[in-house]
Amino acid sequence: MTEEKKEAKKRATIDPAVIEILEKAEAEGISTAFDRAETTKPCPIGHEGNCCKICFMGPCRLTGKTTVGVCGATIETVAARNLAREIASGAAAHSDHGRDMAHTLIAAAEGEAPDYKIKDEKKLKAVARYLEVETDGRSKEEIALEVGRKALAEFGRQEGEILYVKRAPQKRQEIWKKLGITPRGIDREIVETLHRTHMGNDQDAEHILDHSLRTCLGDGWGGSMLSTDISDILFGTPGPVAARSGFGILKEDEVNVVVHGHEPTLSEMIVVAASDPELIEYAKSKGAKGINLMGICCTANEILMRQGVPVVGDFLSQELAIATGAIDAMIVDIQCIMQGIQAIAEKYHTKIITTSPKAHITGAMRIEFDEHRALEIAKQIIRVGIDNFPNRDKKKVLIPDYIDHLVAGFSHEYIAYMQGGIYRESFRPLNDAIMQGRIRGAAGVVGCNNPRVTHTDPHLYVVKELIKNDVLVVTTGCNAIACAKQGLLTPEVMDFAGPGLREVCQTIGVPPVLHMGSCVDNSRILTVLAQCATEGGLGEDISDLPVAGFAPEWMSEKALSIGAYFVASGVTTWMGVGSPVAGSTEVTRIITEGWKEKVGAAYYFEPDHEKAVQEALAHIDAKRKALKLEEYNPTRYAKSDTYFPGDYASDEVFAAGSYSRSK
Ligand code: NFS
Repeated sequence: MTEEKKEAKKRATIDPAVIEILEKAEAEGISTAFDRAETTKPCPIGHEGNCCKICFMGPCRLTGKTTVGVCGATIETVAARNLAREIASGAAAHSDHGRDMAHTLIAAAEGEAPDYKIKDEKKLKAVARYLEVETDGRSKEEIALEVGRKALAEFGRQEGEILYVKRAPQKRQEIWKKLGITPRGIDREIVETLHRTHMGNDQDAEHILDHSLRTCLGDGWGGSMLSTDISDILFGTPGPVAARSGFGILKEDEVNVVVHGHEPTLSEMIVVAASDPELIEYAKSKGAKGINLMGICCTANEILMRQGVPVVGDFLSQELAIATGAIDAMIVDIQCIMQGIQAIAEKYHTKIITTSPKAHITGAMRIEFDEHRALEIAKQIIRVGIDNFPNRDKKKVLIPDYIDHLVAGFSHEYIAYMQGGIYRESFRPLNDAIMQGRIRGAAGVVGCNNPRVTHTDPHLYVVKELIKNDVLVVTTGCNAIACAKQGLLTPEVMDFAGPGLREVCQTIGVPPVLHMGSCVDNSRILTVLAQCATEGGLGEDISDLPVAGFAPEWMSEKALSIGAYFVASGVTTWMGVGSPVAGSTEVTRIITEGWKEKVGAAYYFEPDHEKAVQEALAHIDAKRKALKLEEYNPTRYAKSDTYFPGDYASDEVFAAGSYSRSK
């Protein structure tokens, strides 16, 4: 490889394991998303939101002297319509996932999906209260059946308000009501976005985007929240769990099976099947020492949070995992699955198995999942991986020697519990620490990878800079995986935290970066924010809190919906990479200054992540000032040379960027 190409690989990522595989892929003539991002530059017109392809008089590319489309649509209308459709698509993806969870809960409650149980009865009863389901004198199956049906009805609800909006602070609910953006039904708002943005309908940018606020709220406080809740009922509410991540978890002498996608329904069954003694024996009969199960993307986060199953990588690692030559089967369900994995799998022995009726891939193997025969199908899938093990070509295998250790599993229930125990669980200690200035504020750092920026670099920069400045970080999705792979989800990372944050985290016994789950679990962050806002001392609404949202490497429409519902809930949010509405100064104004006036928070797209962090810190300080809190002083609680008990991780280890790596 030429020096120039080596340099290009270094610009592509800061993860040395990823560089190793990119070099292998290059040597073997395999193209990955990293390469395709180099050769396929984004269309500059569409990139900024100025391409309209809503009807067949176009596509109209509004650039240069062309300032309106054939129908007369202006740049503002076009950019607003594009953003509205993207948010609606993201909301649809999360919500359809939530709907499937409701179907599974109903099937489990009716005894038609015998492999699923009501695992968390306490959570079932809590959800029943929100959904106005009677619990007294009823069996858990009876309660679960009605919870499932009521949850399903929320998607198709046509009038009134979705029931979960009651979980937001009173003041927030009033803002939504006054603006007329309280969601009436989860699906209804998504459908209405598509209708409004059809040719010849809503042609006022601000009015279109008002409806986007309504649509995304149906995701955050509806589809995603229901999805998280029902997953907890069926598979258990997460609590802290130690696990591993990185390419080094692949094993040369075991059957390597990867689950990739989003839904926990199948992956939870795959976890059971992979530890089935009969199948382990079967694997041994084929010359393997065992079955090694791991995950990619949010399905990884689901089974990591509840079962401690290791994570091989994030969104941009899916093709690279196959390029190790060591994956015998990759099972995919829905969302964030690149079509490119099939072409790469064909160069090796890897079997890609699609399982969802909603997501086929041409050329891949299909084993359709059916929740009524869940375990049987999961076992069938594992057998495919085992049967494929002897086909692995050892000469083509390269497993980068990197493993990181992590702690995940911070559900909002656990965060409340860890601050006071079973009988006194609360958010009081966290609120007090923020009020005193020990903790400056909090931030949710979430979202995807995007090969348009240096992989993992913005994620890590933002998280490390925030905790250094005494900002507590909660993380989900591919940001959580980036943090995991670089050792940021371990207690050792305390050396990175500012002294006030460090002291609070060490006395509670948690790391300063809390892994809260998959992307639908961003709804857990909403619950935490609502609880902080109503606990007392930090105002009365989420928009009063000294908090911020980030998605430093976003790429998906789901990320746009999440960012928008953070904002609609009162959290000013910084998205990295670039702006999908950069072509319209008016739309940019609407979602920043305009939304700040309406919902008390702005939606920023800031490709310079260093600037974004500085802006967010200034925003947090301004919120502290508005609350008349103690001015943040980084040296008030400890000096930089203060000795902390248990101060063992050396600066050199961290500076080397190899925080907890070991084989
Ligand atoms: Ni979220 Fe999960 Fe990752 Fe982005 Fe995709 S996996 S749902 S969309 S890429 S964080």
